[in-house]
Amino acid sequence: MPPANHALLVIDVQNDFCPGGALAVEDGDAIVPGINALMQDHAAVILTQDWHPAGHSSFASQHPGKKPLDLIEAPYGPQVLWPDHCVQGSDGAAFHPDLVTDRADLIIRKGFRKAIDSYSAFFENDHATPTGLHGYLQTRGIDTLTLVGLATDFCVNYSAVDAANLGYSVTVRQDLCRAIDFDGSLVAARDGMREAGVSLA
Ligand code: VGL
Ligand code: ZN
Repeated sequence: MPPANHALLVIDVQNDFCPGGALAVEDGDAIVPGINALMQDHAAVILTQDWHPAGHSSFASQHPGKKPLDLIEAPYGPQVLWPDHCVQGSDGAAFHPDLVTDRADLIIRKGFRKAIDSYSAFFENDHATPTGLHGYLQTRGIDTLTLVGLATDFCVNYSAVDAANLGYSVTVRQDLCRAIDFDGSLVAARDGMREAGVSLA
C-alpha cells in the first residue's frame, strides 16, 4: 500500500499546453503515459487545471500593443503575457484525452479571477490569495508531494517552491515534466526550486 501521506500532484496536463494547443509545450503530451503509470503508486492523486475566463488579464490580447511573452507590471508584480489559453469550458482547457482522470481525488482549478494569474497550485500570483489546496492536503494528513506536468518552468516550478515553503517534502520528476523555456526560464526555475529545497529527480 502506498503511504497515505504522499500525494501525486499533476499540474496542467491540458490540451492547450500540448502540441497543437494555444500555448503548446514541446513534447507536452509525451509525459502522459508515464504520469498515468505513476498514479498507481500513490494514495492520493490531485490534478490541477489552468482555468481562465475569456479576456483574462494574463492574455496579451487584452493589452494593446503587447504580444505573447512580453512582460507587464501588474498590480501584484511582473506578469508575463500569454496567448489566449485554457479558457473555461473550451477544448483547450480540457485535460489531454489520454490522461487518466478517474483516479483523481481532487481537481483544483486556478487562474479563474480575471485580474490575477495563478501559476501555483497553492497561491495566486500575488503570492497571497490561497487556492485552498494547502487546507485540503493538511486535513488529509498529506505532507509529501511528487509533482509532474506542465510547464516545468512556470506552473510546476511555482507550485513546487510554494509547497516547499509551506513545509512539504517535495520532489519534481523532471522526466515527467516539459518546459516552455524562454529567456533562461528553465535554468532559473531549476535554481529556484533547488534553493527552496525541492528535490529534482
Ligand atoms: C502555465 C503559463 C500560463 C503553466 C499556465 O501551466 O505552466 N503557463 N498559464
Ligand atoms: Zn494560464
